[in-house]
Amino acid sequence: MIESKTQVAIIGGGPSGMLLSLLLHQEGIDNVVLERSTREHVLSRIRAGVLEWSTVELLRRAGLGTRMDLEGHVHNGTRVAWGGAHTLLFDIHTYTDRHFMAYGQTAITEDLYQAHDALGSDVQHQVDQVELHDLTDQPYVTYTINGQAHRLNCEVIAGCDGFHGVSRGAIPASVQRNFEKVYPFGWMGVLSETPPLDDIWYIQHPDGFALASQRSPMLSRYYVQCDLNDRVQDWSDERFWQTLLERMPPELAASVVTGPSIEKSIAPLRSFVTEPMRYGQLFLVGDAAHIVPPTGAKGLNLAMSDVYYLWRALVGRYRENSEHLADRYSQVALKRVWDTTRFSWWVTTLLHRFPDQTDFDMRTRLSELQYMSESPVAMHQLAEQYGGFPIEDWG
Ligand code: FAS
Ligand code: PHB
Repeated sequence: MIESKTQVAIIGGGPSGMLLSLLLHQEGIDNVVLERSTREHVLSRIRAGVLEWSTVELLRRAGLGTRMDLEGHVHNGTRVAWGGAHTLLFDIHTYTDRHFMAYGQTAITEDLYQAHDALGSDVQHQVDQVELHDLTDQPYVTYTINGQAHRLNCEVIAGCDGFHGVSRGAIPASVQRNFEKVYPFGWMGVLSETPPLDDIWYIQHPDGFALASQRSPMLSRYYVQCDLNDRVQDWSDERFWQTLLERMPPELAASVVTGPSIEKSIAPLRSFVTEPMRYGQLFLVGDAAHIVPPTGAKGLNLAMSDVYYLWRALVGRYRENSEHLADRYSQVALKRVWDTTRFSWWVTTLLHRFPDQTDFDMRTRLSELQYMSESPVAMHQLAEQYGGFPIEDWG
C-alpha cells in the first residue's frame, strides 16, 4: 500500500473536479485529483454547450478566459419556435442585462487540462476501486492503479465524480434523502461539421422537441426528442435530419446546413437531487449531487456554482480560519439547485411531447407559450431563470 497525503482529495476529473482543483491550487491549497478514466476518454465527451454569465466570469477568474473569449459565441437571447408557425425570443439581455455564451464543455475540459499541465498538478488517471473512509473524523481514500493499492490521507474529500460515481453512496442512508423524476423520452444528439444557425433555437412541436445549438463557426450541435428505448443505431443521419427539419418552421428548416454526423449519442433525461450535499468532511459537487434535464442548459452551470461555493468555503477554512461558509455549503448550494431543478423540470414539461399527454395538455402548453410571447412580465421571469439564478456572493 502506497500511502500519501494532501489537504483536499478530489474524486473525479471532469469539469467540476478540474476547476475546483485549479482554483484551490491558485490559493495554495494542496489537492490531488483521482479520475477513473483516461485523459483521452474524459476529453472525448460531448456534453453541454451553453454557459451562464456567472460561469463565464468564474472561468475567467480561474484564468481560463483566453480561448473561451476568442472562440465562444456571446448571445443576448435564445429563440423558441412553437405551435408550428410561431416564434419568440427569450430576451435575456433586455430583462436581466446579462448575456450567455455558447462554448462547449469539451473545450472547457481541454482548457482545464492544459491549465493543470502548466501547473504540474497531481491528476491521477485510471484509478480503480475508489473507496471513501472515516468521513467524520480523519478522512482518507483508498484506490488502486494498475493493481497497486494506494491510500490518500486528506482533510477534505470533494465528491466530483458525477451521477454514477461513488461519493454520493458514501453518505449513510440514514442521513440521505434522494429526489428523482425520470422523463419518458431521451435526446438524440448529433455533432456535424457544418455552419450552425446564428441563434440557439428550442423547438416545441406536436411530434416532439428539437434543439439547434452550436460549438464553433463550423461545428453544429443538434438534438431531437426520441423514445426512451431508442438506440443510436436506430437513427441514421438521414432519419435524424429529416426528423429535425420536419419539427422546425419551414423558413428555419431552409437555413439548416445538414452534413454527416461526426458524433451521435442518446442522453436519457432525469431530475435528481440528493440532500445533504455535505457529510462530515465529504462535500458533493455537480452531477454527483444533482442532475437536471438539459432543456434549460443548466447541468454544467449548476456544477460550476457548486464549485464556486466549495472553493470559497475552503479558502475560508484554510486562509481565513473560518468554518462559516463550509457550514453553510449544503444549505446555500441546495437553494440554487432546487431553483434550477424546478426551472429545468418546468421548461422540459413545456417543450416536450409526453407519450401520455392529452389534447388538453397540448392546448395548455400552447396557451402558456402564447402568454409568454405577449407578456413582458412572463418574459422577465423566464429571462431571469434561463439567464441563471443568483449565486450568493461569498467574495
Ligand atoms: P462529470 O460526470 O462530467 O464528471 C465526473 C467525472 O468523475 C468523470 O470524468 C468520471 O469519469 C469520474 N468518475 C466517475 N466515477 C469515478 C470514480 N469512482 N472514481 C474516480 N473518478 C470517477 N449539461 C448541460 O448543461 N447541457 C447539455 O446539453 C448536457 N448534456 C449532457 C449529456 C450527457 C450524456 C451527460 C451525461 C450530461 C450532460 N449534461 C449537460 C450535464 C453535464 O454537462 C454535467 O452537468 C457536467 O458534466 C457535470 O460535470 P461534473 O460534475 O464534473 O460530472
Ligand atoms: C448544447 O449546445 O449542447 C445545448 C444547448 C442548450 C441546451 C442544451 C444543450 O438547453
